[in-house]
Amino acid sequence: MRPSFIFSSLLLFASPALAASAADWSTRQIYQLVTDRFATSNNSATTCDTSLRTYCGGSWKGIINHLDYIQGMGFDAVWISPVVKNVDATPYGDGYHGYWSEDINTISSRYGSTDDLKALSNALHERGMYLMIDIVINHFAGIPTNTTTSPSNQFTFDYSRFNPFNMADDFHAQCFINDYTNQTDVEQCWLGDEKLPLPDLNTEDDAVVSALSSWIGDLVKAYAVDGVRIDTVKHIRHDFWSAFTKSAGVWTLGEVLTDNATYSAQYIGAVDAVLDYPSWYNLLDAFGTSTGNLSALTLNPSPAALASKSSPTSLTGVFLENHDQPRFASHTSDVALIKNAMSWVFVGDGVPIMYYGQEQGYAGGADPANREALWLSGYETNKPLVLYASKLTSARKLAIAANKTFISTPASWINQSDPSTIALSKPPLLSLFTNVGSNATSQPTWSIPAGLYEANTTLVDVVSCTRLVVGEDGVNVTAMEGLPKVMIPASMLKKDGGACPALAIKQSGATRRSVVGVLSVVSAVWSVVTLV
Ligand code: ABC
Ligand code: CA
Repeated sequence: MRPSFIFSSLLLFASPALAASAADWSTRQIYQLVTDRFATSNNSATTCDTSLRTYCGGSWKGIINHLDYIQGMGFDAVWISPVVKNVDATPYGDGYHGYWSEDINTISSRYGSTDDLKALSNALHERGMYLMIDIVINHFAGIPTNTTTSPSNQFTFDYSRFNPFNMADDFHAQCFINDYTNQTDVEQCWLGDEKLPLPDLNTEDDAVVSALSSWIGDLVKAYAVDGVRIDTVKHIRHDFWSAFTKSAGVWTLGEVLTDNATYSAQYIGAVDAVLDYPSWYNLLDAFGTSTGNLSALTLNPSPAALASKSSPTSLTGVFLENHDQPRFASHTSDVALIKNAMSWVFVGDGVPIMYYGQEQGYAGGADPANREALWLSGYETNKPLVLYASKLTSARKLAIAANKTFISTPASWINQSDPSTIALSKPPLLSLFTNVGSNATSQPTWSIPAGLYEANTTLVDVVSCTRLVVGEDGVNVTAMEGLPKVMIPASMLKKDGGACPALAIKQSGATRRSVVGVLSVVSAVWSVVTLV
């Protein structure tokens, strides 16, 4: 193993990170992008055939040039795909996605220079936005130098191509993961397959562990990174992570790919937060079709709910799409179902994440089709889902601004009798969902009990920008065209921007405080009787 010094020898300095702890991230909303597919440096709209699994030309400069687009939708953090040098020309194509590390001490020249990456970090910080970098430390990727593994049963590699782990001993002995229920296999056997094996780092070895720890500390400092998305967390022993996270020194969001919330929850604390895959499976069950199962969402606690009842919001990253799964619009083209599912990400616990391209209505299926070039959309900002994403980010910001305990108060389900409806309260937001779809012959009704809001409170649904007034007995709300509703007191809207500014109502500070007070108390009661 060679020592690493690459990050310290750089010219341009990235401005300091914005001290991004879990608390800082809890109020953020993240835009996830694949650097190679988001924007080219000179804005050229080159063709990009995803099935070729090769570079399409996106770069860090390209991202800098389109930060208005991201910020304009209300996002204040950007998660970029891995930045280090990858292996190319494999049987599965090139490492354009970044997950096939070959040399973790060299920044991939495919996306620009080290100075370009620093410039991206600076540009984000100047706007008050955060930079999240995706990292892969479970494995490397290389093309084997032997074609058959007999007689040793091991692939061999030109280890000198790997940096800094350039010896066979730096990796676990080869075995592909066969049994995902056997945790030792999951941790010590290899991902990938015979066509492209992913040599699994020997993270039981002290020298490897300490090299990884210094590497992450250096990377975060060199590029003033504010947060790290960590790949394949369940593939490294649990007790590896806390020291690694400490060396990173910023918020860590781990990928634990599972539908099992209990399993996922174990990793909260080892890394700061996990991607909420279990809820993603439920979200797909709930809104993937108009006959979906909404109780998948209400009955199954999320990993955050299992890990802690007190401060759930920064314990998970919540998402509807990512680079590994078919896009939601490949399951259904029904805009009502799409808007319901999109909304869920922004109105509950967890840090919301939106995967680039969803806003442009992209509908790519399984990897690699879900990694389309965004420049082919022209970055149009008047598209329905661009506008919709803006409404959702705005509603969340208004709620955070209006209620100091928005983040720390766990969302709670409000029982509904119609199985095609669910209602989620996270004061001051109240979100009403349905999966009847846009072609339903009749529209469902949600009932909002008395006590959730004070009588006479005017609520605004930011989806439709319409008002309604809460009565002494609560209120019944009927859906329109199968769309969801995201409600907030009109007094919390702003006249000078954000969602539905024309419907903002001026209210005195005292009344405002009392609304929030009632909301918090009611929510606490609800969380006792309903499942969070
Ligand atoms: C390439 C091609 C694909 C081709 C594949 C064989 O090779 O592009 O078309 O099918 C990177 C690239 C991919 C590439 C892979 C493999 O490397 O991005 O394009 O695929 O070379 C992370 C990243 C991901 C990345 C890698 C590898 C890891 O987000 O982008 O992929 O660096 C496992 C890992 C997970 C990993 C994922 C790809 O593989 O755990 O970290 N993601 C079960 C297992 C999961 C497993 C999953 C998929 O299968 O439990 O651990 O994920 O193999 C539910 C169960 C789940 C179950 C699912 C399928 O069903 O609850 O447990 O997941 O019901
Ligand atoms: Ca491993």
